Amino acid sequence: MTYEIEMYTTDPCPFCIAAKNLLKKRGLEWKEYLVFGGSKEWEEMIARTNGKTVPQIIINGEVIGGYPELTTIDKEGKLSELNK
Ligand SMILES: N[C@@H](CCC(=O)N[C@@H](CS)C(=O)NCC(=O)O)C(=O)O
Repeated sequence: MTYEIEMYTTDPCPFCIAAKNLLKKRGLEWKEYLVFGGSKEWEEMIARTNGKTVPQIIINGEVIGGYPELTTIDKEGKLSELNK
């Protein structure tokens, strides 16, 4: 893999499912961290992304945001480029 996608998620979480479906559609893989309020991973997510909702998506070390931001970079063609 020439790229790294990290995603903080909870279960259930419709926006997380939507984000994962979009990545799947683009043929991309990701590393997923399931977080629970107050857990070590939850604190890590806030420290890394400054976000308190899920999903929080990080691509190649850059904090992207959540599902709306993922769709924005998809429309810019940036997700397809990751697979090249
Ligand atoms: N626009 C958001 C929606 C995120 C969102 O509302 N996620 C829900 C779970 S699907 C959540 O974190 N709810 C808890 C909260 O808002 O504190 C995104 O970044 O994808």
